[in-house]
Amino acid sequence: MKLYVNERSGNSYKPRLLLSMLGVPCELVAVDLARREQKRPDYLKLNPRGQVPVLEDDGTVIWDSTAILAYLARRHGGDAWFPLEPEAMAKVMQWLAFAQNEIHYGLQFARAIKHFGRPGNLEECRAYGRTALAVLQGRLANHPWLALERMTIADIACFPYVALAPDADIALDDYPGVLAWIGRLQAQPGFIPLPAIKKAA
Ligand SMILES: N[C@@H](CCC(=O)N[C@@H](CS)C(=O)NCC(=O)O)C(=O)O
Repeated sequence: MKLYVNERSGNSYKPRLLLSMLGVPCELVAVDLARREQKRPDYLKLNPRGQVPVLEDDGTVIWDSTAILAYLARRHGGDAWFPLEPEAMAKVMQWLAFAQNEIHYGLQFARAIKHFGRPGNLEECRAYGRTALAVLQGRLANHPWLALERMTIADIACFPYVALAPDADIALDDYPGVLAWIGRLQAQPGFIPLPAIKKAA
């Protein structure tokens, strides 16, 4: 199994983190985004979007971090990380959708504008990102995890760009439930850090 990743990419980190927590080995293939390797014809055959991450598993190719999380969770984790029972599945799905909307367009874009020269309105992205943090705080104020009462791929999908928010000058101090969740996730067996994410105090 091969995972095409960039070491600074939060979306690449999501499947790496799940694989580590599942204890499943995987070859990592580095994609240099600064040199635009993700836009080369050979890579576009793997992912027509020209982005990391991509998973290759015995001839099966899957792009998009959310799709890769779903695939890995079902293939290697059974019902633990992504259950099929309708209500539980929908609860996980709603946070996966949230990760690809408010978190992606708010928190991820704010970091990309600040650090990677992405065009866009930094203040608008920060404000949108803060709406995401308020929603997360609402859930995490009295629940340990996002979708269910245990960790699922919903938590993995939301974690990187929330934990990276300070990197885009979005302070997390007003969201104590979110800070506690970050610390809880970092304490799980198999956790691996993303260098830019600070360890919770
Ligand atoms: N929705 C996609 C987003 C992937 C994405 O934004 N990847 C970024 C790195 S974090 C990328 O490859 N950027 C380079 C580019 O778009 O050219 C996913 O979750 O996989």
